[in-house]
Amino acid sequence: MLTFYNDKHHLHRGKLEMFRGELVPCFEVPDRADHVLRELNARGLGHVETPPPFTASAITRVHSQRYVDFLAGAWDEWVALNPANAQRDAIPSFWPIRTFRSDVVPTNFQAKLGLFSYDAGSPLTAGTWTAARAGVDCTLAAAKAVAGGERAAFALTRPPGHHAGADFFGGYCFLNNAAIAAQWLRDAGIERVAVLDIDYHHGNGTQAIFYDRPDVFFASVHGDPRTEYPFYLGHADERGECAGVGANLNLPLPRGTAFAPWREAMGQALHGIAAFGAQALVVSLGVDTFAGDPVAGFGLQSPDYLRVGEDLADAGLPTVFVFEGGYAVAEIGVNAVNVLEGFKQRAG
Ligand code: SP5
Ligand code: ZN
Repeated sequence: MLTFYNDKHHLHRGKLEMFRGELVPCFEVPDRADHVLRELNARGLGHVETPPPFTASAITRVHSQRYVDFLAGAWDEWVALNPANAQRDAIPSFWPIRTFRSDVVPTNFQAKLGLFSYDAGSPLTAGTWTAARAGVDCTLAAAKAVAGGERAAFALTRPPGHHAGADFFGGYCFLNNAAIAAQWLRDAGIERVAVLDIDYHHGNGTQAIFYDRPDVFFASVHGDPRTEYPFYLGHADERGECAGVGANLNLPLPRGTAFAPWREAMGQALHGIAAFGAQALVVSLGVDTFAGDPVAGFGLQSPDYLRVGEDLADAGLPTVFVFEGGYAVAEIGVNAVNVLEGFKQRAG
């Protein structure tokens, strides 16, 4: 599998995230991508390349300019407030929820941090911007390869992306790689693009970015937001709005769901994607659906991921895989690479 990887992801190394009233060590660690890379190489399945930097314009096709400008300069602003801040990550603690204004960008740094985020679990670090940018480069290289005729390509990136919206970060995500890939494929002339999100958590950022769009179909299989993060989006009645009505498909499942019903739901999502008439597929590939994941609650076992890859190959579409969540670090390589191997064996 043609894989794009950049070791600059190591520069994003959060220390602590807020969880139930205490700061706990970050789950989203550099080791995650390292394990996947090692497994790809061990199985001889990867043809791994580090892509050249692309122009930033693909990012602002999806994210607002004010958000991108903020992210690019945030660490310097944080350290300028107090040199001691260089030793700690920036974590928001104020948010402009209902009745507050988000059109006026405050000058206060903590206030800006809250304007452009939605949780306290996504520390912004010295290398966040550089790592996220390098991840976009990998994603665009994968999209470009697929647009150029490759059956599939894998963007092995972190930080992940699917929780990031046009104007905000959260859920360990800063730049929405899957959305940037989908938009890039559209801009390359592919008229109907689908994003299938199989991370445990609903891809609220990707959904929001394309919610009123008839040309990008978003389908997601995820933990029911009534009980599962990100809680406030991902219900089955969210079908899209305006011209995008019918181009959004959420398949929430209860915590504890095992592989058989999960696979059934992914089949429904693929059916929706086929009915939409997609010409290319972007897969938000999270493997936090694994039974042993510390932040999630489905029951997939490692061999199940081979079947996932086979089912995805059977959809018969040019496919860009974008890496998302998965926090059972010891098994993350086997699980992610099983998807790619199942896909490759079935696609031929
Ligand atoms: C990309 C992605 O998978 N983001 C997920 C963000 C989830 N953040 C909330 C995690 C809650 C941590 N739960 C800890 C449970 C300890 N037993
Ligand atoms: Zn997740």
